[in-house]
Amino acid sequence: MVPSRSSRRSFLAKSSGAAAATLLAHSFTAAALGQTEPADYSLTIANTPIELSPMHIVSVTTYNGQFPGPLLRFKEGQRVTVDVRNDTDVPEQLHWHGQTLPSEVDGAAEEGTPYIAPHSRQRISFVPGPSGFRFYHTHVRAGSDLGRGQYSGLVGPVYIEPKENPGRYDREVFLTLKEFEPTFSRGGDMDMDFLSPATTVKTLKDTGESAMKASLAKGMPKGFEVGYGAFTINGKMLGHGEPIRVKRGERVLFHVLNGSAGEIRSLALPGHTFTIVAMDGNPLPKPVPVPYLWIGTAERISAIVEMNHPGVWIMGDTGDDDRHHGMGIVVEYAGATGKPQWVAPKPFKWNYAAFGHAATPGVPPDEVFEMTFAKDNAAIAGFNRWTINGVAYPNDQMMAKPMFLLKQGKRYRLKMRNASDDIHPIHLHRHSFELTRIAGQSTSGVMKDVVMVGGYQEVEVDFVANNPGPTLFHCHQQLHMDYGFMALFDYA
Ligand SMILES: [Cu+2]
Repeated sequence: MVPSRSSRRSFLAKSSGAAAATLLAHSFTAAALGQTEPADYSLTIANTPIELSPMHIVSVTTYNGQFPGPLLRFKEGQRVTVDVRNDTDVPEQLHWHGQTLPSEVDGAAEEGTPYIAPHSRQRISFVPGPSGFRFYHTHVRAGSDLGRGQYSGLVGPVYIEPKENPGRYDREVFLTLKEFEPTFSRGGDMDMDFLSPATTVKTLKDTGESAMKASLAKGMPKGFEVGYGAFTINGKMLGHGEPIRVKRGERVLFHVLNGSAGEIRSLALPGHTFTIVAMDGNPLPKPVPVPYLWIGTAERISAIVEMNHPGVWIMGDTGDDDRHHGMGIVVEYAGATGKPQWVAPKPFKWNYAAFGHAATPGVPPDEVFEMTFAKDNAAIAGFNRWTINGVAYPNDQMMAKPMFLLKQGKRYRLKMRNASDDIHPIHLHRHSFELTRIAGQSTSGVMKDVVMVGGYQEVEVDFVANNPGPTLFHCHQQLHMDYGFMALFDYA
């Protein structure tokens, strides 16, 4: 299914009688709602079956009955209207991740965006930007309901065409990575040690470890974590979708979105190199080749792969278990035959600083906000409670009291200190930030809207307060944000 995008005038000019009748019916509905023009795009939220493979047909909430939701292509600076229809029994929010939209349409109740009521339609209008690879997704709290929020199928890619397009590539392929069939467990989360530098901060480690010891000594089990039964790329388990068909010598620009509710993914294509040109949709200072990708929850990577190693390959997660349960897609060269091959790559550490300049930005911040992230083990009915500077976002309140106040035009540095052993993909709404320090290593020039903060590590980012309105800051793991890991910024 494709999003409806029609210029009414040109459509009328060439429409046949039957199409004109359909259009009349459409106009009538729109007129009844007080809107005479059809919207540029329409998205319908409903519960539908999705075939991940013939043995895994899941019932999830989707956009337009498909997963991922339709690719929406906007033009930077050109206003669009979008109709969002909610055909479910619960209120919804549609968040435009990575864009700089007003709080009223950004899609978070915490910022004051109105809900899309059950069985209703809402028309929104905005000027898309900045250009690049963005996405849209639901932004409601799921809590203990594994059918809601990011656990559902409510994720879709957005590409905002820049005014100029300097990329040298032959074609684009969009990939959305996503798990299905979520369950809770008490196993504790798997340790992931792919981040570099690996330097941890002793005081953070001591704090985190002593809190965990005290809680376990009181007889409290570890808090719930989420695991998954099915893993997909573009909604299909490995071997069940169409392969990506390529030709030798082609340069393919991959736009990879981690649409997970909380997992960090890797993606490798045996015998090939990814040349990363953009992160979270924003061009890097210079392209950087890497053997494979690490991509945190809600992060996006745009990378060019030169197809110079003919064969039939599995492009997939380097984690064997996740790949065996579906996290992969076949890449097939024209004329090549045989079973898709996987070759495990050598371990590769992910250092954000490698994508920027080796110094902090020349512009110092006007103010520094210090933040410490901490976990109260199994503190809320078996779920971990998360705090920022000792405060959990109130679970009975949408717009909480702002934790940080901004003055328009000022440059702020967020000094994030992680006193837990988990990696947190941290997201700031409505603004882009510049990476300035990663676990003690200085950098500049990399603009993002999500950054992974390693266990017991410190990360610093700078941003300019250039978009007045309530602004949400949170860990992008659904399980963490729902249990406190959010804070509100507002402009003074
Ligand atoms: Cu988190």
